Amino acid sequence: MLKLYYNPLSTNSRRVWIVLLEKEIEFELVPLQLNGDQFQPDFLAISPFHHVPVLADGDFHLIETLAILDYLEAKYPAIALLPKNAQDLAIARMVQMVTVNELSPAMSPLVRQTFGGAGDPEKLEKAGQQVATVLRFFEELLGDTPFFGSNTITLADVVAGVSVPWLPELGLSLENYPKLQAWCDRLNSRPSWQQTQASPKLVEAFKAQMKQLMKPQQS
Ligand SMILES: N[C@@H](CCC(=O)N[C@@H](CS)C(=O)NCC(=O)O)C(=O)O
Repeated sequence: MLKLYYNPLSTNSRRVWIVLLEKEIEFELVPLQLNGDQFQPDFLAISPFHHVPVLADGDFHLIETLAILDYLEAKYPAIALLPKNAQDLAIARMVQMVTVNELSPAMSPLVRQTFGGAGDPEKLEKAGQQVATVLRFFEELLGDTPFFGSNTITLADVVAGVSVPWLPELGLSLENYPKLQAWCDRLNSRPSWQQTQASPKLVEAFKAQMKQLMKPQQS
């Protein structure tokens, strides 16, 4: 059976977890605390950069979220999560890359600011502008389809859909982006999103940990 090494607060782990659920694949979850256990030699042997997620398919160990998603799509095509035509396939890949390369780096300082209470105002302003550019782009791209370039859910929705719904938590409202807001609601109502949602208790523990980590930077 497939094994997913994950952490419940890891956005990247959640992407793989959701795809496994959406594709109705049998798998086993192997939790890591990320409080040092990711540096244990056994784990470093399968994940040299000490990151989750890792997917183990027998002796085959795979790192890097987008590579894992491609593997699952190729190996388990019965429930397809990528469009077939060239243009929609390109849209799906573009949304994944914009999320990883533009949105996620802009969200990092905002997460530190919101949960840790620290941040350089100039960097935060720049990050906010970058997020707004992504949101405008996504709003237009979504157009009148329920999912990106598709009437059914794709890997693009999974990758962007575990990040965008967090923005209001970071003080960035989606009210000027009604199509994206409706898309978030659509995703959040799916069993795969609900089942993989971090519990409020875990989120609180994460905030406390962030505050602790930010202390030396604030003084
Ligand atoms: N590029 C990697 C990044 C994975 C990553 O950053 N994982 C984080 C959790 S979301 C992690 O394992 N952090 C712990 C560490 O790096 O020690 C991917 O897409 O899978």
